[in-house]
Amino acid sequence: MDTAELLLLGDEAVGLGAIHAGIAGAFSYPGTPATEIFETVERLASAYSLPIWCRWSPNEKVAYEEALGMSYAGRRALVSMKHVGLNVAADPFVNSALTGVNGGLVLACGDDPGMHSSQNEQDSRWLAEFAKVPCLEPASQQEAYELTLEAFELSERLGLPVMLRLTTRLAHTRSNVLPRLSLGEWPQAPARPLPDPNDWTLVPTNARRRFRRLLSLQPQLDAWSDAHALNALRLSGPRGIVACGLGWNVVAELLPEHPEFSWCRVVAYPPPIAKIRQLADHCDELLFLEEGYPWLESRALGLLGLRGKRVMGRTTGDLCADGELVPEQVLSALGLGAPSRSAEATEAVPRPPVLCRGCPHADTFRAIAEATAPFESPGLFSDIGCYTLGAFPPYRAVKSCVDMGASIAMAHGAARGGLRPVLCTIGDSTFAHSGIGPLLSAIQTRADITVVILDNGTVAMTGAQQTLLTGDALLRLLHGLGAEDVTVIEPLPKNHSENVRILREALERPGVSVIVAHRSCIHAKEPPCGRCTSREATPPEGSA
Ligand SMILES: Cc1ncc(C[n+]2csc(CCOP(=O)(O)OP(=O)(O)O)c2C)c(N)n1
Ligand code: SF4
Repeated sequence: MDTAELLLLGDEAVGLGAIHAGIAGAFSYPGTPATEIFETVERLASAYSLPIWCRWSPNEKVAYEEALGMSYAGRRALVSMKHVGLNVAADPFVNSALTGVNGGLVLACGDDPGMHSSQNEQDSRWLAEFAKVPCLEPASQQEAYELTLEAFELSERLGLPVMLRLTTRLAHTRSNVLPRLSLGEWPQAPARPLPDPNDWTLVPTNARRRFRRLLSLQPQLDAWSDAHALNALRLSGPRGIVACGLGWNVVAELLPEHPEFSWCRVVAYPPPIAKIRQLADHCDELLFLEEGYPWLESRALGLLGLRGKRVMGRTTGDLCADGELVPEQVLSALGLGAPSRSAEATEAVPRPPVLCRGCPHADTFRAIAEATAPFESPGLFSDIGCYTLGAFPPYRAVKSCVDMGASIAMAHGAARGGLRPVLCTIGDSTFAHSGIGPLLSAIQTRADITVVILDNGTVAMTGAQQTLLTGDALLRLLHGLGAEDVTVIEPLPKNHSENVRILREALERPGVSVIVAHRSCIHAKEPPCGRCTSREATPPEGSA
């Protein structure tokens, strides 16, 4: 069938590639810059009535495990998440390298160098190496599509999960992609026979055997990487460049004018050490261009030593150790000068993100600020979501944001450490993600904290995806957890004095008090319950 070029985001190219690989399911928890991978599968599956299971999972660990179960059943599965989501899913990810996979299992991870929307800029390639599984890193939207297809084949050939690593600029920019099939096509991959259950039951006797299998596959991975057509080497002059991901694009733009550079491009990991060694032997100097941590650079320094060579990169200070790879920096490291900016170019004045006008969180934070004002230093722990913006004026009612679900556990720990009073704020999606366990612990051990659940009925921060726990379902769960002191408030200006009173009394009461601040996000696509109204979403920029 004839196919037409499509203008796709890197994320969309991965989603389309997965559909064209014949996945039976896509699993994810939203997080920038990976959200649109799942959303693409969901949108196309719905538009073309494709029998692909797509539902948001409560968190990344569950998403990974659901995908692993589908793989066990012999079907192909895609699981996508942002880089910090992989910390949450690290347990099943690392262990699935030992069980192995049956149907192809591809983990698409979105890294966020520069922290456009994240708490840190960790580099997922380290986790792929840690788990001893292959990783593919595209440099263009077309490669994102092609490498997704390759990742599924590789996963089934090796019986291992395969990571696909994207960074923000690739995930969130568009370019032409020529797909192999047309948009509505879905070549159903036949289910594979069930695996030997002993391989999937990681009791020590099996786990030792499976770990030895994983180790025995490593030389095969090295050979695959060294032979990979996109792990390309060109030997020319004595100045060498090792580049991967978006770093390769900078090199590709330079080369027509500077054919004297030798280079090694890295797309498939484990890194092609033999090719990098050849480049190092050939050159006097080596510049490492990679987004994220200096992964190749430190590996090359450690494995090859590179004695007598000039090494330039993020460890040597020739490139910034943090943030995205900026072409100006690369040119300057190569001594090629940076292109001068037009005199008219002006920098936009940065403006801190703020809660939308009419946001329910704003009313809740106003009430919290007033209720806690009489106390000298109240503990005000919080979490990640639109409500983290409660850290800024005029509210200043958020004094911590570490990782999803941390607020309740940190509040509990601080209360045990003697801090009084202690209040924490957590969104409904973050509560479902990883707040339930900490609340159970606080209730069962009779902690002295006030937990405010900000139930706006949606995952607002990442684009108003569906939340799994809102309204009456949330209240039923709280009851089931053993929460006895639960009050629902409606955060509206007209209820301000009443809400301040409820909060203050909760702070003064010993034990775990839970306050559910229930009002729909003004941009929510769907109301959390019949009681609230709704509209389309454009959440403010922040940590997502
Ligand atoms: C481990 C991890 N996964 C995903 C994200 C992206 N993320 C940030 S906040 C958030 C959920 C926000 O929803 P909710 O708690 O309901 O608050 P709201 O934004 O609706 O106020 C998500 C998915 C993240 N930062 N960390
Ligand atoms: S998107 Fe919704 S939750 Fe987020 S700031 Fe705006 S109104 Fe508030």
